Amino acid sequence: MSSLSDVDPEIAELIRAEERRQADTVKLIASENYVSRAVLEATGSVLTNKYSEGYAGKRYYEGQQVIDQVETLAVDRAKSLFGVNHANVQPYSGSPANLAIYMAFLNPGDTVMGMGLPFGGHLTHGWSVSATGKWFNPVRYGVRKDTGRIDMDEVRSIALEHRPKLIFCGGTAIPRTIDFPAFAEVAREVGAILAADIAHIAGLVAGGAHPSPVGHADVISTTTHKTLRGPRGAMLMATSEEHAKALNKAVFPGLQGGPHNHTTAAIAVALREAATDDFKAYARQVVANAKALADELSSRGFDLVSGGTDNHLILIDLTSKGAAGKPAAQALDRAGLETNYNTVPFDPRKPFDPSGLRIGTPSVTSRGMGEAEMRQIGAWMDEVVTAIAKGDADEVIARVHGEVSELTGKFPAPGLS
Ligand code: DSN
Repeated sequence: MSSLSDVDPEIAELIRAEERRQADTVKLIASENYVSRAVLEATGSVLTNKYSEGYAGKRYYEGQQVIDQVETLAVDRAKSLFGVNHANVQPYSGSPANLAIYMAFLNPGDTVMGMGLPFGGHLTHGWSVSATGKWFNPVRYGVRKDTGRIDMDEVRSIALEHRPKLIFCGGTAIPRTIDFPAFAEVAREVGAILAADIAHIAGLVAGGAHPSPVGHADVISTTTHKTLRGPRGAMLMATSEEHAKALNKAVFPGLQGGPHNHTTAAIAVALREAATDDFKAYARQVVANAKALADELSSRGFDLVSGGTDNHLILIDLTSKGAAGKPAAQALDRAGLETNYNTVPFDPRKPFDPSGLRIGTPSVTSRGMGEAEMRQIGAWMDEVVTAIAKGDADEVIARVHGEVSELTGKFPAPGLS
């Protein structure tokens, strides 16, 4: 058998380069993480060779003796970890999973209500450039300008005015706890399906560090690769059999063909890992780290949307620092601090050159870093952002990069060799 470096040395070297980059960087992208060696092994397995359209026990190809067991394990582990009656582990990623919710419960043109993208919602919650905003009738809620938080009275009044058939809660840049019971009350009042998109916080929910949507949302969608620390994939969960049947039909044959069995196996591994006490401690530490980092940044004059965080994520409006998001993210990346630029609520700037930065603590927590390291990271961010605001950052970036390398050397990332 030839190894990758024999068959394709270019790709082999690029993978090694990316591995080195990931090892040497303080990864602060809120939606990323480091998976375990076990998850990587399952992802790179021979299960990629098999077609399995259908579900366990009812497939359209023979030879499912092993795959049925793999998928059943993944489904059972999802049900037990999240306390749900039904789980589908086949969606290819978060966007297809959310699209399956539309396919299951809506017809084209029906009204969907979600959080607007600039306020922290996801593209697939009915944003205009997404198929979900073009093929359905979207209405949106945001956050209050004075608090940076969702106003449930506003959510209720928009829902009563537009009577959506589907309401999404959750998103991609929400630093505060999502009030699932309050959303459920609104959804019941207008007869809508409530979908909780917990992609960002699934690991926190599983680890007991964020309230669960189970018992409140009709359907739950999540990716598996963010705080949950699994492979790139997604899951849909439901309590009622009627909802579960509709979701299953929407995923296959509605939207997808054969599931990615290697991903299913890796999801099963990640779910097993997420059921451990170690994972609960990680989930608690993710939040403790985010709070420490938020405190440090606030004390240094950074303007945090909503004033802080309850979860893994911090959204920073850099206007008060005299910088914009994109140049700040680029300078921080050169210093070994990886972030993404992001719009902030009521952003006067364009999405490709916005006012904000989004950061998060899942990856640094997976490396074993704690509150002391978060304070150091906050100090480095301040130095770099202050330097670029002054227009002369090269020296600071070079020095901070050296200090970042010392830190990353002390905290090896899981899964990397
Ligand atoms: N791209 C994901 C994120 O970074 O939050 C959402 O799809």
